[in-house]
Amino acid sequence: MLEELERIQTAGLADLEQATSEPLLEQWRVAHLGRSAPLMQVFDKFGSLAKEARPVIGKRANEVKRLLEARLAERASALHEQALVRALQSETLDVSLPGRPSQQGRLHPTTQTLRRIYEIFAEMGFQVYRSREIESDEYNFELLNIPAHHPARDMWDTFHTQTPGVLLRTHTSPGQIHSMREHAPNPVRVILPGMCFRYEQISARKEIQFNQVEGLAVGHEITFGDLKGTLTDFARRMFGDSVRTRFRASHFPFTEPSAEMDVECFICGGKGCNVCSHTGWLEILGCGMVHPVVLQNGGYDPAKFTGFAFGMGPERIAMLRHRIEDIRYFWSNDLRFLEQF
Ligand code: FA5
Repeated sequence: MLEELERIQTAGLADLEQATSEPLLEQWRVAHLGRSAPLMQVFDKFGSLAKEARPVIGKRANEVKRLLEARLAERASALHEQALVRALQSETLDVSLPGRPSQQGRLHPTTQTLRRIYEIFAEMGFQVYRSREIESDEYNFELLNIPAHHPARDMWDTFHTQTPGVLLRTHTSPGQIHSMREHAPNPVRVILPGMCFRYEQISARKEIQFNQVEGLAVGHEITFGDLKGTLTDFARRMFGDSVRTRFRASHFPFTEPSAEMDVECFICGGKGCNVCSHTGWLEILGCGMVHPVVLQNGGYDPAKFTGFAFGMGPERIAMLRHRIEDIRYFWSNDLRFLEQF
């Protein structure tokens, strides 16, 4: 029996050399340590052995079993380690490879200019008030003191929807009424940015779709001096301290008195060119003191309240800041243009 145990041990260890993978090792375990393995049969026959032989055979059988089990465990962990090394080698991540460059977008020049405008007016205490792009005739014209058949409607002709009286706003001024009605009788100090639409002859300075930023301040004892001071300060912060500006008398049905503010033409330095229509100046905004009728439509008593308003074109301002000669670039989606900002 002892000899048989020696054979079992020798055969087991020799076979183990051939178990070069995890499935083969499992086969080996079944063959050498499984229920019907020769070693287990030795244990089964134990009861039929002579009493004196039992301790010797039992001791040796247990030694063989422990040895085979220990070698099995060693082999299993060696195979596991080999598998791990192979996996690490075949699946390595080479962190020294240069990464794929990711496409970086940037803000549209109008957005950049709009953000600068918000910053400047925020410093002066103006809040941003957002108003709708689709408007009623009432808000776009009537409540701004532009009744039906008023000649100013020609200047602000727009795109109409199939619903009578519903149109794309031609300016951000209808937002004045919305914000006044929301705030009255408290004072208001807001800017109203957003897209406007016009039935317009497209040119280097005119688009059918453009942004405006409206400004509105309503309160007690607000004067034209406040308006001029606010807008002159705005121009200095936007274009630099040396910028030359001028106010020209103008007419808007919703302000009285009314003016337009021009900035010296950046292309010709004031000499006159086709961008500034040979005037040397570029108009950037319209402005004035809020008309008493408009104040009333907004819910304020014109005997107690005054206010100023203005409406500027951020694309025109971006043209001045970046020396862009044609407004049509803004919506042409040409990356050669957009990537310059
Ligand atoms: C208005 O739209 C008035 N609502 C502005 C206003 C507000 C006056 C409050 C008084 C009080 P105007 O049509 O001039 O005014 O336009 C104002 C600005 O919008 C212009 O100075 C210009 O910068 C810009 N703008 C007007 N039309 C276009 C256009 N077709 N393309 C690009 N920018 C334009």
